[in-house]
Amino acid sequence: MNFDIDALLGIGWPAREAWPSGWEAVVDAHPGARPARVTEQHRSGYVVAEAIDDAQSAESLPEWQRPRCEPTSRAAVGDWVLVEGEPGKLRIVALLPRISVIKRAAAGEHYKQQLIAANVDTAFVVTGLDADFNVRRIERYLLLLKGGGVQPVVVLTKQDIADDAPGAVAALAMLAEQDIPVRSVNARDADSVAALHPWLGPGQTVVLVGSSGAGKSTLTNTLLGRSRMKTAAVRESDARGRHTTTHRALIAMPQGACLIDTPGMRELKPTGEEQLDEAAFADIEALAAQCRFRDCRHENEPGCALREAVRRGELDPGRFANYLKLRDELTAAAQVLEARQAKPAEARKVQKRPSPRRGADDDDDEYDQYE
Ligand SMILES: Nc1nc2c(ncn2[C@@H]2O[C@H](COP(=O)(O)OP(=O)(O)OP(=O)(O)O)[C@@H](O)[C@H]2O)c(=O)[nH]1
Ligand SMILES: [Mg+2]
Ligand SMILES: [Zn+2]
Repeated sequence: MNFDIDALLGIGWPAREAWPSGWEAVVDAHPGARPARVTEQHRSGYVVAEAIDDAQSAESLPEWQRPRCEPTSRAAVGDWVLVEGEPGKLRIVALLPRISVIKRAAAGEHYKQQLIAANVDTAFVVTGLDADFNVRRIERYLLLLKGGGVQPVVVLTKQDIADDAPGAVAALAMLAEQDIPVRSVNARDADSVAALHPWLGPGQTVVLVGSSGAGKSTLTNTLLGRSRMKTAAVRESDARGRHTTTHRALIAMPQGACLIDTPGMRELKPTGEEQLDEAAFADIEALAAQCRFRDCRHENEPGCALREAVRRGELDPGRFANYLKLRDELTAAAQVLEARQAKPAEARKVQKRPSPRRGADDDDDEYDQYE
């Protein structure tokens, strides 16, 4: 295939050895096509880039528009696709295999997976050092991210207005011990956010996740050096944001990386494919090996090392309770997933989505509308 590798490197084209096997076969099957990266996803189609600062709308593959198409088999922001056609008239003809993917179970009653971003190296879990700060929510994010093969970094914003930034960092000591970096910054200040430059080198792709109002777009703008994303003040009473960002966007950064800003997420449900032992609970998993029963559920069994550690004050009861809660959610989701995989796709009932309340360009898969 004939394509401009230098232009693609500017938007994060991976090294040859990083690609999953089979990608060359997809490329060879489309000799007239060229690679592009999905930078925005909308109801009506995609925006893709073939180089830095490029933005072209592209028609999606017809099969992705069918209601029965699994959301995970359609392209998401960060994906590499093959396109054909003249600029302005691009058509996506194939999706290249993913190197990594971040997903969650979508909000709502029915089980449905939702992609947050694809081909990401690092995820910044953005949390404000105001009423947004919540260790349990951070642990939940880490469970989802670790499952996707992505390096998490906890980014605490609003350091400049925080009452107790050192206390918050101390509350996350367990994470730092598990090699999950924690940084606190003033997202409005360029010198302060330079603490994040180590993850923003050329070839890297970083996604920002976190609740609405946490400062994801503020951070994007400061790192970029100009006001590209809209930002808005949070509600004074409880520091909650107003869902200012409504779709995901991939932006090439002056530091060399590509950054994906996302809309704030309210609900984060595991898909059932995550592994607790890979998540941010290595300390608890290690301790659980000392329970008297190998299959200890850490509920009422005698000789439970975890409950004993809580009793002795060596394990934070909130952290322990969150571990059990996430474990149970994970088990339940894994069962639903298994049952679905056992059934042929045609037999599955197509779930009707609530009708969108936002503009026609927005994909209601994109963000929470259940607030
Ligand atoms: N003082 C201070 N304000 C901040 C900081 N980070 C964000 N803010 C403010 O917090 C508010 C919300 O920031 P946004 O960047 O819009 O938040 P967001 O995470 O993008 O929110 P959504 O797009 O709704 O998901 C804005 O008023 C920002 O100026 C910070 O580090 N310090
Ligand atoms: Mg935003
Ligand atoms: Zn136990």
